[in-house]
Amino acid sequence: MKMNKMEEIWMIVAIVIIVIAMSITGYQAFAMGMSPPSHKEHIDPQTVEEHPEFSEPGVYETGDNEYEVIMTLQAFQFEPSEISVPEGAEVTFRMATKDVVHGVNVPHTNLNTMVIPGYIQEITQTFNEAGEYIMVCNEYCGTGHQMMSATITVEE
Ligand SMILES: [Cu+2]
Repeated sequence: MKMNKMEEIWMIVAIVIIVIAMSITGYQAFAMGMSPPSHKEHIDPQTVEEHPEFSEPGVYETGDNEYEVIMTLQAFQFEPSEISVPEGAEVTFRMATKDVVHGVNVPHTNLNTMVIPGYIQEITQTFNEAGEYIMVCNEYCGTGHQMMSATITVEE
């Protein structure tokens, strides 16, 4: 088969690009260990309240300036809805929803995630600046969605 010179060049260019892209992805996955989140913990959304961990939502001190917030979400509230931690605290939020998908977003921080029925979500955030932060639901979850918020007070 006789091929046009330009066609041949472009075919080689395309193959080289594919090989480079696959090598980068392969290197990241196998050599650097990059992969989608694998922290997978299941929970039955209908029995969240009876779950040994989520039966008592609240703020728990787990170490030296380390806190764990056990939080449940439902239309249209976060529980606890008032969280208070000292400045510089490393706070791990463990969250479960009792009904639909909710979002958890604290503006001006990196805390932004979804909580999906059936799964426990975990996210850690360090609060280095004192002040009052608002936590909002940023996944539309029903008619009262805009009311769904909590406050985090970071004390000096
Ligand atoms: Cu919501």
